[in-house]
Amino acid sequence: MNTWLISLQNANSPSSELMIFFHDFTMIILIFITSLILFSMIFLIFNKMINRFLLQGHLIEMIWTISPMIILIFIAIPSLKILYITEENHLNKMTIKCMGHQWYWSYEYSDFINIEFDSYMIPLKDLKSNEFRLLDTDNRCILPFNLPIRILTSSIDVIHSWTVPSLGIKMDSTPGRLNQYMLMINRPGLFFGQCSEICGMNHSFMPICIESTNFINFKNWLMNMMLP
Ligand SMILES: [Cu+2]
Repeated sequence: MNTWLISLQNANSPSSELMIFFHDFTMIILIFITSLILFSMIFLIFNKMINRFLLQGHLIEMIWTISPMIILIFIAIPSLKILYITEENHLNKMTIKCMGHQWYWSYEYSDFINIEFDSYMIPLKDLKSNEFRLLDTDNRCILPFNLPIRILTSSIDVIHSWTVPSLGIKMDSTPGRLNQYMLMINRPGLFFGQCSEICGMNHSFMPICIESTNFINFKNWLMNMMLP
């Protein structure tokens, strides 16, 4: 639950769930260390006595050098594991290519004939009451849920970043380079993101809008797109 909207968005994909779990795990360690240090500092400041081993003690120095190393290893291992899981691409059934432009995104469904479209933000004056201000696009990226999808991203001009927080994605779209990510959406819905690399004047106005739906709807949409 994210009651006061101060934490991460609820997870909508397995990798995002792993990332939130890892974030909580790291926060436990972080809060433990911070409170331990805070307690010892306050204890030392408001204490008239001084420990005669405080200024030079080989044992305590060994302990506070080695224990951070062990803690860092415990953080690094799950972090690397998640990093590799999110780039694992041998299971994917479909490929979507997201190209960044100044200042809109275009999507190519490379497995099907002739499906590519641009996706611009809906300007304020055309906004309907059921659309989201600065987040909705004229052509949404339609994707089926429960299907492993390979997301490729690159850019036509400058560096952009294709980001959808609730799916746990943040990929740099670098010109001349393809970045990939394995996405599996857990449920139907609308997922929003914004370009996350300062890319020029309209950087704030090139949102990403993913509409996730079941496979039959997705197939019908594909057929309609392929007709003309
Ligand atoms: Cu951008």
